[in-house]
Amino acid sequence: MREHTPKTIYLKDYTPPDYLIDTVDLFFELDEENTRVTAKLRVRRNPESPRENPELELNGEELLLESIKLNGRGLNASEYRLSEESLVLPSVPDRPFDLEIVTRINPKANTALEGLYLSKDMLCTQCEAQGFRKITYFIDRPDVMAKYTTTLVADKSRYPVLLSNGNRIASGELKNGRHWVKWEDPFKKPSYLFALVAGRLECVEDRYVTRSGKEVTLQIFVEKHDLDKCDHAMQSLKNAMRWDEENYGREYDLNLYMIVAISHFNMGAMENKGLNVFNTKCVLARPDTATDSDYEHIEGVIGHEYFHNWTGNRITCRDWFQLSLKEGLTVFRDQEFSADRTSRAVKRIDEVNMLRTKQFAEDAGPLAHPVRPESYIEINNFYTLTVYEKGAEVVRMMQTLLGKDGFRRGTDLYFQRHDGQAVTCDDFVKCMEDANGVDLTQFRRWYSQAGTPEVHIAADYDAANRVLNLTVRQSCPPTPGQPVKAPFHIPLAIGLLAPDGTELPLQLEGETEPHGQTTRVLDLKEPDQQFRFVGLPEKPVVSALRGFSAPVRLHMNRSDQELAFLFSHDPDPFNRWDAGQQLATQVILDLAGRLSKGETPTRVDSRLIEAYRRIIGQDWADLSYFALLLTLPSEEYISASMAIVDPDAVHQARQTVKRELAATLEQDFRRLYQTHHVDEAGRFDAEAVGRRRLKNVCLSYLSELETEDVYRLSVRQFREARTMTDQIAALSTIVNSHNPEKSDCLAEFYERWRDDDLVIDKWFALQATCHLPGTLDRVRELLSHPAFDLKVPNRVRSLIGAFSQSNPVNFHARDGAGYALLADHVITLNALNPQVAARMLTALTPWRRYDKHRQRLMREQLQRIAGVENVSKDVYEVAMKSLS
Ligand code: B3K
Ligand code: ZN
Repeated sequence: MREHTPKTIYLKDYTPPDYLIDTVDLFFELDEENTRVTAKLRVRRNPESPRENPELELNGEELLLESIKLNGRGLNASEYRLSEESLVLPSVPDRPFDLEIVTRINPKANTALEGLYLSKDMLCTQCEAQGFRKITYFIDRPDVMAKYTTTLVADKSRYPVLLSNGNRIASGELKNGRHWVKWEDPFKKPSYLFALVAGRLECVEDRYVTRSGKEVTLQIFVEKHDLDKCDHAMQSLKNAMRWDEENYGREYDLNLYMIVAISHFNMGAMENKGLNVFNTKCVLARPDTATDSDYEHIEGVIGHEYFHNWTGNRITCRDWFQLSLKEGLTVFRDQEFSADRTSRAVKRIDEVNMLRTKQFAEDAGPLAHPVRPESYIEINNFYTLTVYEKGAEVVRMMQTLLGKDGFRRGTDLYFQRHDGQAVTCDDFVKCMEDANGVDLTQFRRWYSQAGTPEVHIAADYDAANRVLNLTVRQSCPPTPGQPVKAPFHIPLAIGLLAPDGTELPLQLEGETEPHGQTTRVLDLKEPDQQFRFVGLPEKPVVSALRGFSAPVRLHMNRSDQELAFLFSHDPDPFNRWDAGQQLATQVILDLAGRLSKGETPTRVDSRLIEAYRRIIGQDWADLSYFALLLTLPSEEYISASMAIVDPDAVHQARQTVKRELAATLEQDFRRLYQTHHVDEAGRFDAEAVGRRRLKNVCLSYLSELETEDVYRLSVRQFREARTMTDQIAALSTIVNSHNPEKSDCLAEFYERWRDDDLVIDKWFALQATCHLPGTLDRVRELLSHPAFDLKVPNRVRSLIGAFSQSNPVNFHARDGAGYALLADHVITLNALNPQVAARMLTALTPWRRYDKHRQRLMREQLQRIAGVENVSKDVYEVAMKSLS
C-alpha cells in the first residue's frame, strides 16, 4: 500500500508561476553512474504572479544536491528546505538574480527511462512531461520558457558524439582522454524540450533547402550496424519539411535538424528542439527488416515530430491539461501528411479503426476523461488516445466546419498571434473564431465533456411529397464526474443515393436550389433535430457520417440489404468500407449470439458472401483499399457492440465466418493471390504496397482452409520472401494454423534475425497474438527466453502488451491465467518502469464489460496491483480509477 494518497492536480487551480527563468546554462560532466550537473539560472519575479514575496520553489527528484549559490554566494542548509520532490528558497531577492546549483545523478540506476538514463551504452534524456526535474532543480512547467546553453564533457572513446539542442558553437579536448562540446539553442523553450545524447553513434547526413532558401543540415544518428536503415527516415523528413511549407506555410528555423535512434525508449519519439530522440522502431527500415506498415508508420512519426517544431515547440502548452493543444493538432497534421503521401481512404479507415476500437473503449470506461482533462495524479497517464486521437478528430471537425481555407486562416492567425508563447486549447479555438468570424462556443464542449456521443438517425420517406425526413437525436452517456452532458456541435456529413447508386441533390426544405455538392455537412446542435430533404422522386438510401465526420457512435436501423447496397455503391470510400463492416458485424454478432446460447453454428448468411463476391468482381485501382474491403472487423470492434462481451463466442463466430468466406470464395482468393504474388522487393509505391496487402489478405483467408497445399504455399512464401511484409504475413498464417512446419519456421526466423532487435520484437509479438489454444504457455516460455528483457519497453510491448491487448480470446481465458500473468508483470514493472507498467495495466481497466466470473477475476488482479508496496503514482492512479 502507499503510505499516503498521492496528490491530485486540478486545472481549476492553475496560477501563473511566481518566478520566471530567462536563461539556463548547463554544464554536464557525464558519467554512467555519477554525472555532475551544474546549472546556472537567471531568475526573476513574474510580473503576472499575484503573490507578494513568494518563496522560490524548484522541482527536483532523485537528485543529490552538492551545492547552491545565489548571486555567487554559497547558501548554507538553513537558507533552503530540501524534500523528496523540491528545493525551496524561502527568501530570494526582488530583483533578477543568479542561481548556481550543482547536483549529481546516476543514469545507470534510472530504469524508469525519464530524465537522464542509459540506453545500451548511450546516455540520453527524456524530459516530457516532468523529467527535467530529474536532471536539475528547476521550475519544471511548460509556461516557464528560457534560452539554454549546454556544455557536455565526457570520455572521448566512450562518448565520441555529444549532442544537445540548437547549434554546436564550440568544442575542445581535455586531458585524460576527455572532450567537450558546447551547444546553444537560440529559441526560448520549456524545460520538457531539453535533450542531450552522448555515445558511440554514427550519422547519415543530408541537406534541405527551405522555401526561402535557407540551408538546413539533416542528421540521423544510429549505431553503426544500422547505418543502412536510415534512407527512408531521411526521405520522410524531407517530405515532411516540404509538406509543412506547402500546407501551413511553416519553415524550419534552425540550421541543423538531428534525429537520434535509441533502443530503450518509453514511447515512439520525442520532439526536443533541434534534437529529436526516436525509438529505433520509428526510424530504422530496410525492405527485408521492416514491413510496409512500418514504413508508413515511420514516415508518420517523423512527420509528427517535425510538425511539433511549430505546433508544440514554437507555440507550446501553458500547462499539461492543454496537452491536446499540441498533440491533437500535431496528430491531425501528421494524419493529413500521411493521407497526402499514401492512400487517403486507407489512411482514414486505419485512423477510424483505431479510434472506434481503442479510443471509444477508453471513453466508455472508468478512465474516461475529456480531451482537455480536468485533473490528474500522474500526467504521464494522460498521453492517451483521447488526448491524441480524439483531440485530432476535434481539430479535424473544425476544418470540416470552416472549410480548408477557413481552417488555414485560423492556423495562420494562431502562428502569428502566439509564436513564442505557452497557450491553451481555448486560445487555439479563439484563433479559428477570430479568423473566420464564427462562434464556436458550443463546439468547445468537445474539449470539456468526456464520452462518445451517440447519434441516432431515423429516415422517413414521404413519397407523395417527395420528401425525406431525417430525425437526428444526440446524447452522451455519463462518464466519471460528468453525469449529465450538454449537446455537442456535431458536423454530420451526409449524402443521398438513388437506387442505381447515383448521388441525389441535397436540397433542404426552404432552400431555393439544391446544394452544390453531393456531400453536405449538417450542423447538429440540438438534442433532437429534423432535416427535410425535398425533391426526391424515389426513396433514397442515406449515407450518413461520411468520412467519419465526427467521433460519434452512429445508430441507424439499416437492413442487410441496405448495407449491402452501400457496400457496393457508396461513392464515399469511408462509408462504403464501413457498410461492409456493419454488415459483417451484424452477421458475426448474430452467430455469436447463437453460440452464446449453446446453439451449434449454422451456415453464414449468404448476403455477406454475395456482397464480397461483388467487391471481388470489380476493378480496383487502389489495391490497399480493396484489401480493406475484404477484411473482417476485428474481434475488439465486434465486441464493442455487445452488452456483455463474450470473447469466446466472438472469436468462434468470426472464425466461422472467415472460414466460410474462404471456402466459398476459395477460387477467387487463389486467383488474386497468384496474380499479385510478384516480387517487387524494394518498391514502396502504392501499387506494390497494395499488391502485398491484398495478396496477404487472400493468404490469410486461404490458410483457414487448413489444407496441405496452403501450408506449403505459406511456407514457400515465408522462405522465399524478400520483404519483411511478405515474410511476416506468411509466418503469421503459419503460426495461427496447424501447419506442421510451424516450429521449424519460427526457429529459422529467430536464427536469421537474432541480431536485429526490431525483427525479434515481431517474432515475440506474433507468438503472443496467436489465437490458438496453448498460447498462454508459450507466452510463459517466452518470458524466460534469453532475449526477453523487462527493462526494454519494446520487448515488453511485443510480448506482454501484444498478448494482453491484441489477443482477446487467450488473454480472457476463463481460468483467469492471462489476468494473473499480466498482473505479475505489472507488479514487477511497477518498480522498474512505472510508465510502462501503467500502460500494460490498462488491459484490465474494462473489467465491467465482461461476465460476472471474469469481472471478479479481473478485479482481484486490479486490487492486488493497487495494494503492492511502493506502488508508483502511475500504477496507483490507473488501478484505483479502474476499480472506482
Ligand atoms: N511528446 C511526446 C510524448 C511524450 C510522452 C511523455 N510521457 C511524443 C509525441 O507526441 O510526439
Ligand atoms: Zn506529439
